[in-house]
Amino acid sequence: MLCVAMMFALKVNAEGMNAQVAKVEFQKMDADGNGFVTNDEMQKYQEQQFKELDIDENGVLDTQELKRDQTDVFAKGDKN
Ligand SMILES: [Ca+2]
Ligand SMILES: [Ca+2]
Repeated sequence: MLCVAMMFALKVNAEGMNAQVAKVEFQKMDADGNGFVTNDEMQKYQEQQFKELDIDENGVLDTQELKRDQTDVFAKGDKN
């Protein structure tokens, strides 16, 4: 019984986290803050993401650059 309750709590927590992350991502994409993301805003956001990942700025992403990003995400999320 307790185990099921814990699993449920974890599931809700994970979903809450995802909603939070989605909201933050949306706000980053919505450059003019009007509550809508246009195709243009989406493209600019993706370009920005690509530039952040492309550390050596050679216009392509290699496995090292992608690996580094995943490590970063983990380090940011692992605050407690
Ligand atoms: Ca907008
Ligand atoms: Ca690169």
